[in-house]
Amino acid sequence: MRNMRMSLAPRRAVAALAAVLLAGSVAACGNSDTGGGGEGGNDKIVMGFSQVGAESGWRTANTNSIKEAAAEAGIELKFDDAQQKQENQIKAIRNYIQQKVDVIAFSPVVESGWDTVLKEAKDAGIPVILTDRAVDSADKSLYKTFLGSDFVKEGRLSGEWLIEEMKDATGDVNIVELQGTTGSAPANDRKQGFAEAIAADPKLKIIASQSGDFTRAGGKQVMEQFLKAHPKIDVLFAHNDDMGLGALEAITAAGKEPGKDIIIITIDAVKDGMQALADGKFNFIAECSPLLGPQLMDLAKKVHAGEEVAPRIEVDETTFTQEQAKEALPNRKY
Ligand code: GYE
Repeated sequence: MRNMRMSLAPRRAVAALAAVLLAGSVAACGNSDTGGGGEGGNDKIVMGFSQVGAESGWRTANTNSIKEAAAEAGIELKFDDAQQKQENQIKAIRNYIQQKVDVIAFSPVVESGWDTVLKEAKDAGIPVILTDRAVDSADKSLYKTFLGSDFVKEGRLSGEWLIEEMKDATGDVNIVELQGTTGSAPANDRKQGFAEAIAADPKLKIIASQSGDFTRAGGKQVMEQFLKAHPKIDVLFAHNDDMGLGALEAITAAGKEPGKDIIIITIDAVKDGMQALADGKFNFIAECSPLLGPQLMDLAKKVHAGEEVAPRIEVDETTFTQEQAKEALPNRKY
């Protein structure tokens, strides 16, 4: 890593020389440019992207969006699936640094522990864009921008809907919470937003809260435990659709009717979640859009060109009731 700094200047010189040679060879070939950046064109921006994993429907839609948008934007994408492990992401980022990609983008599985590798990218002169999930680094110069959602707001909107839904209820309303991956930005923020909102009504009580790691299997397993330990559960707040979908199986197996005996609130609004909402098994979903690809590619072009970009770019999102889900489902893209 120490060598990297020293090698920077010579590398620039080599790059400049290569550019001159390339310009010469393109001129010599005459009409070699068949348009759109062309196969193997050295002018193509190369992006190294480290994805969290394939834990949910949201993630699959996000990966597809990124791959499609890269192809459309003429950006060469190097893609790595970290299988929900931070060490794999750090390894992938170090590989991208070694390969001297033009831009590194990644969705950090957890918030903390990134400073060292981000500093390595910075020292190598490679701009980093955070997508979807944030990091808690105090040094904001370690990355160019963050593109994603306001997770606190998603949690708050979920809590505010519940307050309204329960306004005439008498007695305690017992809530169980299925958290996302421990230490991840969406788990931390959604928990916080929801807790802040429901604090306005003291009869709303979170009686159990545990991670289901954003997966269906995790949601099912933890919900089974909740149902065994707590005879009276009125509400489930799941940090994503997939955990809610897994929990449905546990709830039905316990002889309860999801959406009626237990009110279910989730986040994401992927197709399967929207279907459960339209079918009356879920009661409310706060949307979180995975379609970040096109904006990410625009940002990559800008930071590569040395343009200033906003430090935080948020996606517009909405919420869905059962009726709204029925209307929206036919046109849902993911
Ligand atoms: O809500 C969940 C996924 O980081 C916003 O990760 C993303 C979350 C999404 O596994 O389904």
